[in-house]
Amino acid sequence: YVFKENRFSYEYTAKLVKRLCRNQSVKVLVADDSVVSRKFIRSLLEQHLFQVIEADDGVSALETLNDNPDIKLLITDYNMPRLDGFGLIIKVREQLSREELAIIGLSSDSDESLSARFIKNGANDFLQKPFVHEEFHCRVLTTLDALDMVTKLWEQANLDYLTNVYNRRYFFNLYEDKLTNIALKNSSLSLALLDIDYFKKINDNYGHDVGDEVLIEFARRLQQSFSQHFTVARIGGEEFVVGFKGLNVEKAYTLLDSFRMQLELTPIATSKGLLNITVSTGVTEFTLDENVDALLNRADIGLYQAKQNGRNLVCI
Ligand code: GH3
Ligand code: MG
Ligand code: MG
Ligand code: MG
Repeated sequence: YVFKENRFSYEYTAKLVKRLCRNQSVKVLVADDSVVSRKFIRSLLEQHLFQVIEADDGVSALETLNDNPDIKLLITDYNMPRLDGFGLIIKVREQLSREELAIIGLSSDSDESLSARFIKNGANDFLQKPFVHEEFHCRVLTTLDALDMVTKLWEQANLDYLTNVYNRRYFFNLYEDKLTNIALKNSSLSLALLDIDYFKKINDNYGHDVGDEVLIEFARRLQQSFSQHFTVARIGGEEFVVGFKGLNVEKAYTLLDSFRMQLELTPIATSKGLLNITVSTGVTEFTLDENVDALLNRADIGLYQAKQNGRNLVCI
């Protein structure tokens, strides 16, 4: 009743609810050698619905992080046996950036330089024990909000707005200078360029919105067929690439040809009814010391052949 009359309260409540929903899926690791301190922090975090995991020193914290790559926040004490808070942070930051895992340092030590040293070593924030509950919550929430913001920005920069698969920028960044490394590490690398056949006709006959619906569903099927192991990206209007790490061109061809057939046999449901589409594909394999443009050019030659030979084909 009060919420209805007070706009501020209503918005505040809505924000709070949204946060609590988010928190439910956030795993937090609390590293502290004091059981009392750990249980206290756990209870504060659980009030806000976080999933809490505990570690009693730096070494077991590292092990827990390795076993739980989805931990988003580490709250760590400074003085701990075996490996202290600084040692822990330095080790963690060799693997994970501030954006991948947030760290908040904690200490009851009176040394005033601790907070600066924590942050210089890679912590996102620091809290002096004992602290007021409200400050603890503010720091945790602000740190996680910043992480969410970075994730959102990353997605806006790297995902295609329409189809939600990776975009052109992501694809070229991924493969620009690292092709040789990727190919050697995975023993081979193949690349496919896919272009929907007569796509312009769909726009002309049914409108641009239906064209968009087709693109979204086409991308979803690509993602569903390939994304578990491979990289799917939209690099042009109705042009997509798939990077096949670890597959030679024959194996990639087999997967692509079954995708092609499946697409031909399964019409796409749109707001203007079921539409049949087909795709033409060029696929090629990386040879040492070439760059992504050369690789893509060769895939494009295959694609051109597929179009020339009547479309709805995969060509090497
Ligand atoms: P082909 O079989 O030779 O590939 O013929 P096509 O009609 O598919 O090829 P063309 O390159 O002539 O046309 C591609 C069309 O894709 C033209 C463009 O308007 C359309 N297009 C590009 N981006 C989008 C988009 O985001 N949404 C929609 N609806 N259409 C798009
Ligand atoms: Mg301690
Ligand atoms: Mg095209
Ligand atoms: Mg086309």
